[in-house]
Amino acid sequence: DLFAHEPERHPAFKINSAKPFNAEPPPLLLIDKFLTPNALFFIRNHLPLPKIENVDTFEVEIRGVGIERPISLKLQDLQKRFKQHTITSTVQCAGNRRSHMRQFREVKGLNWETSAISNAEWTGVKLADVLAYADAKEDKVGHVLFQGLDTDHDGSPYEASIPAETAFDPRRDVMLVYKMNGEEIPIDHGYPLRVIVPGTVGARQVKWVNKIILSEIESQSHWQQNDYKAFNSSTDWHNVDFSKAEPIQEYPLQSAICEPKDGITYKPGETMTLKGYAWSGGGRGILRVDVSTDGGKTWHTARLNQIQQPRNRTWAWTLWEVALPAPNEKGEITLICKATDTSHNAQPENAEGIWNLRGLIHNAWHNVKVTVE
Ligand code: MTE
Ligand code: MO
Repeated sequence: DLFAHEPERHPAFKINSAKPFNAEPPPLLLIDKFLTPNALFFIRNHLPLPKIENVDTFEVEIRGVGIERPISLKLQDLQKRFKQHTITSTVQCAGNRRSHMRQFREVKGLNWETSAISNAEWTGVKLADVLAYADAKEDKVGHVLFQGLDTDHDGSPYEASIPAETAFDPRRDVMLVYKMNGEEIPIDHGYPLRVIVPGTVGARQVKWVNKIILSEIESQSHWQQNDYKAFNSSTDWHNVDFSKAEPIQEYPLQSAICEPKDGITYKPGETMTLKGYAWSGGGRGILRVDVSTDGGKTWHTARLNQIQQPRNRTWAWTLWEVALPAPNEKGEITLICKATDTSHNAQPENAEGIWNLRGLIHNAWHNVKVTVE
């Protein structure tokens, strides 16, 4: 059994797949703290966990085009030779909120609700510093590939890539991290070393990374080529051509209501407290979160809880909260949230124009139905 050595996980998780393990925390616990506790951070594993025998001998190898002499660095080397940085960065799976896209029309993939997203403080070194140390020549490189220690039945490892421009730019804050919220990274999140690519979909933020390969072309892995791509809404399995689409890198604008849950009952006029998160990829911050209690006819602006991060380097999510009276008329009402980011991007009203066969990057207005009685 390849899954015989899996750790214990938080009992509150909603498990979307047991082997490999994929789980999300309950919405209320997700937004309880600005930094998601390690034990509650959503888990997205494509493969069985790798066995980490001995961290003292663990090394990450850096090689490829633009590097004359490949280098291998132990954890202690990373910690000794490079400046240490700590950043707060949100990780969101491209499949987050797939369950809502599925309600619109069937899609393939794990049934994530609103919690395939979490926020942590990551400590490690900048990839740009490591590439400079390896004397890598950026002009020769198209893409930087990351390989994990987890492998498929045929022995091929999890792999993904990002454009060289992102990897080499110190302002993009791509990091090789060895700490999560000040603690050792849990095995589920990439112990002993993981890549953080702020503002980018989770799939590129390779866990258990032990090879960094500079290449003219993108990773040829399944996850880079035949998954994590979006198509127009008239493309289905009979006419899809994965080679014709770009892999998803930066995340679009997202927001969701985490409280209340669907089906809650309020008395007429009772205060309803709505809470949730908002986040945009590419370092765009959140300007505003608007909430409606009448299905989108009128809007109220929520109070934002965010941290100060540099312009265009806003990697952490925003939590939001607003208290509004329940209407006096009895019946079912629809609560909606939508966010605006610093580029004034807006979320689409529904899934109609963004539906895609894998149910990826679903970011339509999130709604919750509650009853007044
Ligand atoms: N890295 C490896 N090695 N193996 C994986 O299965 N899953 C990716 C990414 N990195 C994955 C990986 C995906 S799709 C996501 S969304 C994030 O890890 C999830 O990170 P988390 O499990 O720490 O939340
Ligand atoms: Mo993902």
